[in-house]
Amino acid sequence: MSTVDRIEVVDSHTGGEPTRVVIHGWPEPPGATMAERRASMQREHDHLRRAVVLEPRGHDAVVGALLTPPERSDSAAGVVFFNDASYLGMCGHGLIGVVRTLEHLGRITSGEVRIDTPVGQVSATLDPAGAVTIRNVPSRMLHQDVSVQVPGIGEVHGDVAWGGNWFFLTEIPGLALALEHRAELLRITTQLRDALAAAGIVGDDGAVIDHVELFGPPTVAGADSRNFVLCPGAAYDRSPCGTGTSAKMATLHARGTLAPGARWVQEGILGTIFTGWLTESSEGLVPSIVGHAYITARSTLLFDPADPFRSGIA
Ligand code: PYC
Repeated sequence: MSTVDRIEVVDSHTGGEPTRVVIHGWPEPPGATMAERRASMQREHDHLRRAVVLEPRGHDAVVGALLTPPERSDSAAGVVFFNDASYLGMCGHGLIGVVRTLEHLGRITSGEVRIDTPVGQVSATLDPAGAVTIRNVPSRMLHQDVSVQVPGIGEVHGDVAWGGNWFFLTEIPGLALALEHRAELLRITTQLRDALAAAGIVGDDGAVIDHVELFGPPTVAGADSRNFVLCPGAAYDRSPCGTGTSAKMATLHARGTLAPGARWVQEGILGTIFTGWLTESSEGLVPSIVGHAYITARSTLLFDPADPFRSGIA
């Protein structure tokens, strides 16, 4: 286990969901591709993931982001996102936070920046007023209207879609998507995730469906829908979830209800919104999402070798 004694981070939130960007102190992960670098982080430095995002320095909703050199010659940087449980393919709210962080550090000004992730190249455009538009990896629906038996709930129907992470998307009639019911919503979505795994319902190449997204009517003027998103691990997304909104738009497109270019306004559990649309390209159906992030802290995390919780409280 490497003996890192300090890591510098910049914290932000995007629509309420925190992102902690590591800017110094984490050994550069070896590998030619971002997927190889992510695998090396998982193998060699998983204790740093836990140390950075978990209590006592973080909490289970924090999404970490390690900046690396780019994989592609036309990208400015690479990024690997991680959370309380594991590593993410892409992270929409996180990318918006990364872009505002790079701006805060004086590393970018307004304009477009391309960034490599373990699941492909993405890009982000910072506008002078602070809004960030991300262009995600191509998204698609894998299975429409899958049925799963959930103990204590019964049969639930939903779609499986890729938006940079794997999602199960559904509506449960009569279930109010309200913040005060978050404990119940977490319980139900966790049961759903377990039921999907038990039923062998997976993404491509047997990938675990680790995000569950519930939808209901919007409460904010101009929004099309409200969601509640269970992230891998124990946390729910405070934002409307960038990869979840991408997956949602892919399912709407597959059903013929969202045309390329048409706006989809997704409200999250805190009432914050992401505005998205799809573009057809040679690579597939590419989602764009607009959101806002705010810098909340710049700090140095300290790891005392004598601290029993220097690698986080697992
Ligand atoms: O915004 O894509 C997202 C995301 C994934 C997990 C948490 N946020």
